[in-house]
Amino acid sequence: MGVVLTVAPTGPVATKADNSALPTTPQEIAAAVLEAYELGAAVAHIHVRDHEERPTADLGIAREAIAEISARCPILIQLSTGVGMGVPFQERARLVELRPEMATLNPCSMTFGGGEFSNPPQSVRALAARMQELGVKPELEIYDTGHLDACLRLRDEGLLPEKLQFSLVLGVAGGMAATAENLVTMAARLPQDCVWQVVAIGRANLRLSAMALALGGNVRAGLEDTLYLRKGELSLGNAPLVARAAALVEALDLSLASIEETRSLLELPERQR
Ligand code: KMH
Ligand code: ZN
Repeated sequence: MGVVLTVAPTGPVATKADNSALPTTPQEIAAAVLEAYELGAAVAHIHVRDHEERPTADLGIAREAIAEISARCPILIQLSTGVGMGVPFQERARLVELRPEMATLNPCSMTFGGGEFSNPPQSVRALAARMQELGVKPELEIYDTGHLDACLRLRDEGLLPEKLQFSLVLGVAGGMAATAENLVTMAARLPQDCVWQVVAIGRANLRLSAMALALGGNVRAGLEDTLYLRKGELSLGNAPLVARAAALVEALDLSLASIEETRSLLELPERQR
């Protein structure tokens, strides 16, 4: 089975002032996603922005981004329900009503950089249940060791699909540090037969992505996770980061999963968009 490459072109925090290549309009995001698709990405992890570049859960903007992406390529779309600090949970949760193939599910509240990331337990349960009703596949975001246990409790309550999909997120200030030891520990604690990737924020992005591939994980690349290609060198777009991840996969003698392979690996239902 091939490696699933996810592109994460735009995150919740950085703006064009941090890296002018950051895509922030639906058209810019879709253009970045198309380039990533052509480089081998099978999944696009999407955050959208309002006219002032602020993270938003506006359904109209998200719908436009989905339409722009779908008009360009058949990549699988994963909407972020994390959206960005300060956007209320109930607004973020409504994004799944657009029925993307996938959406993130952030199981716990936490400090996130300089902000507070609010994910109240009852709201998380309700969102997991709604995703199940709509057939939207959750990607479970694990920023700290206890978040994995929280997800396994959701599973035990019957709120998650059988095939679990995790992101091990390392390097958010307020979550696990981006160290090799943390990655090895968390990868070893994951349940059998799950699908997982590492989301390595900042400077450790390349090294931890390589480690995750060696440990049997998938890989994510893009300006959401690091604005730099290497110390002091801003990435001129998402494409250089995605190309680097694809090259890493090839250098490790692995292959990239196609859209169809990814669909079957993740047990995604068929969708008409
Ligand atoms: N922004 C990353 C630290 C989400 O969007 O819901 C984690 C993430 C989760 O991508
Ligand atoms: Zn995200």
